[in-house]
Amino acid sequence: MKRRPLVVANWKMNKLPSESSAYIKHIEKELIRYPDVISVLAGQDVLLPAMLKAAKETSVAIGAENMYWQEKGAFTGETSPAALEDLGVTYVIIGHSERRNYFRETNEMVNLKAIAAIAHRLIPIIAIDEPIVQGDDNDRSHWVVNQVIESLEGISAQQAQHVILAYEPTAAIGSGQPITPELAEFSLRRIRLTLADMYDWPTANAIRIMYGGSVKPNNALELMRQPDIDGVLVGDAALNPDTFLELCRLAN
Ligand code: G2H
Repeated sequence: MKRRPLVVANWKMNKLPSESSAYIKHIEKELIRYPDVISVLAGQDVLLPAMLKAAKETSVAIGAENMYWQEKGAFTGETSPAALEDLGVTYVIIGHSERRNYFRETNEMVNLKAIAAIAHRLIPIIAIDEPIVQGDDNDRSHWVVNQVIESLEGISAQQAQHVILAYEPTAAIGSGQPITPELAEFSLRRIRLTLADMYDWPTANAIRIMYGGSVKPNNALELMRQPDIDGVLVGDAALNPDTFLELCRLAN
């Protein structure tokens, strides 16, 4: 099954609203040359209105980096999925390793957020981290397998087809050292096998799985050539609009 490649920029907490508009203006024309690629920019909540305005009538989609699972109420400082939907956001990253590690997000919280995102027609990009990459062990109670199962609890096969997963080995995040394409493929295959166990093969083959962790133009092609890697989630390298365009060119 052909899955459209994805290039998702995760700006983290690095840009100002004015910079976000300039970035989108910079990439919009050239992006037309890469029609096979789904390109997404994810930014902090305070950037989203400016990003959406600049991205209107372009092919770039906009994503949030986080959200809460409750729709409304006394949850000071949180972001409602209903607000993201109302604003016109398309994607939301859920359970990034930085959220799991710095803000104590658990698989249960990630699951609640994923369910809320789906209910609000947002496409969740569920991040799966791995503190120590275990390579060729076949332990089915593996850390990664557990995260996949617990994050998707209660999500039907039909709903799961619209979910995106992003595997990010912790040591590769922001370190400049991605894991090898072979090891990344092994981990993504492990995730797809888990999805086939949970659902069925047509569903597992429909779900897009990305790799993230120190992706750059000089390593992206080999990563994206792996059969189970459907795209890349990119932090540092995607802060530069020309590098983001280069990654889209390579993915196309
Ligand atoms: C991993 C990635 C983006 P970087 O967190 O999610 O960041 O490319 O800087 O490793």
